[in-house]
Amino acid sequence: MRTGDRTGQDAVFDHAILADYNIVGMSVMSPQASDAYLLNQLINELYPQITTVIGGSHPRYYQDQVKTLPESVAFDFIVPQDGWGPMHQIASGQICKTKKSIVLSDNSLKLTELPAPSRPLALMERYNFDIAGVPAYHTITALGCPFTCNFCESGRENVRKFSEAMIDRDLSVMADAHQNLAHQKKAVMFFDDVGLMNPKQVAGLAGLVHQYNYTTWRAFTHAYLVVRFKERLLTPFAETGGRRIGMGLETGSQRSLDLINKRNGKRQLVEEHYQAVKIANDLGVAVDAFTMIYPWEDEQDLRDTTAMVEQIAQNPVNGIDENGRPMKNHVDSTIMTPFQGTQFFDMILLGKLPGVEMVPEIDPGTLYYKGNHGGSGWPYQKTRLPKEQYEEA
Ligand code: B12
Ligand code: SF4
Repeated sequence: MRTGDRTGQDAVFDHAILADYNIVGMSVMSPQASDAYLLNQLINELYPQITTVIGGSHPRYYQDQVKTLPESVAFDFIVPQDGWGPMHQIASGQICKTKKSIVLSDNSLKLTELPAPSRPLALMERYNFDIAGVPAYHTITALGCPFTCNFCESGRENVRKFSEAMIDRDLSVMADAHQNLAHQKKAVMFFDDVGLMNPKQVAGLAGLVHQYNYTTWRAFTHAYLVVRFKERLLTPFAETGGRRIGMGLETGSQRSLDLINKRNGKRQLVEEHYQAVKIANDLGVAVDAFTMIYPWEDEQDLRDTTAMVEQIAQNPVNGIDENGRPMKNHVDSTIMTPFQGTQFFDMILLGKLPGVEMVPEIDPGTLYYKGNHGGSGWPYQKTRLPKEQYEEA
């Protein structure tokens, strides 16, 4: 079991907890797939009456692998896209399981028609996340992403927004949950890829966050938007308690940044990464930056990224957090893993990233890129520099 503080705990799994359920649905990302398969094998063996469903990003991008699982491991239903409609069909008996896995693919739903999620208190009580010590819940305003990073599956998915009424209601329900659980302070984290996009949208979100009295909030944004809109983007955020933003700063190497193609053919400059951090920090907003090392990189690329990481880490933040502590920027660094469904995965297969080859038919358990101490599952059989040199960097 992985926990928030990145320590691990092993505990005996009491499979009897499954016995009372008619349907077990699993939301699975690729590195979790091996565990999900094991769990499903156990259910198939001990509780064959249970209907099993796999959804999430793994069956979306590795559908063929999930469809060809041996019978002992196979799921009754595979849901590669939206889960709301298919789960309703399964739970209401509109569609019954057969001996073979059934793929239920639903692309028809308009997210603007969905109500806010139910957030039962018993579930919210188990939520274990905070922003600067303030209890925080997560929400999203959209699925998909308008950007096109070649290492990311979302780079190929269009943005689909939820309705403003849904976001308003969700913020209100979460505020009530905080209050009912006697939280003195309350926080919210927008965990979507369209966090702080333009002044108008940020002002709207900031208004709602303020209306429901959140102490602090956190969201993602993009370096070139911070540079373009400056205080018009970040002041409404900071004035309503925003203290930290997440930004994909990817790399300090311009050569690698060009290859990533972050902005759909338009160039993004490393210089903008430096500027964005400075602008945010001067406005009293700390940056949580995400960076990666890429398998084609040479010593100069590594030096460029190290220089950027050092600069971000050292840049002073002009403000204090909710607990009165001086704030610092954070940098999250790891080695890129190309998942199926990304542009880089396809480019590697076609030999378009010279000097890079992947292990064929890879075990999904090795497909992770943010292990302890920035470790990764290492899916490569050939890279420009040896693995040890990338890990050391
Ligand atoms: C939030 C998030 C996280 C959070 C999760 C917090 C939490 N407690 O849930 C954190 C930060 C922990 C996280 C970690 C990781 N993540 Co993440 N994460 C996301 C993110 C940004 C949003 C996911 C989300 O909740 N979306 C909202 C829901 C409503 O949408 P959805 O997930 O797409 O689900 C829809 C369908 O898939 C389906 N569905 C989903 N589950 C189920 C289940 C059933 C039964 C059914 C029927 C349907 C169904 O219905 C939903 C509605 O349409 C996505 C990127 C993205 N924008 O989607 C990456 C993403 C899912 N993560 C990814 C990865 C790789 C990871 C990590 C492995 C990174 C790492 N460390 O190496 C870790 C894995 C952690 C682990 N324990 O194993 C990849 C997955 C790629 C893949 N092939 O699986 C994604 C796609 C990002 C990316 N492009 O790289 N992640
Ligand atoms: S890495 Fe972030 S910005 Fe880039 S495509 Fe993926 S979700 Fe969008």
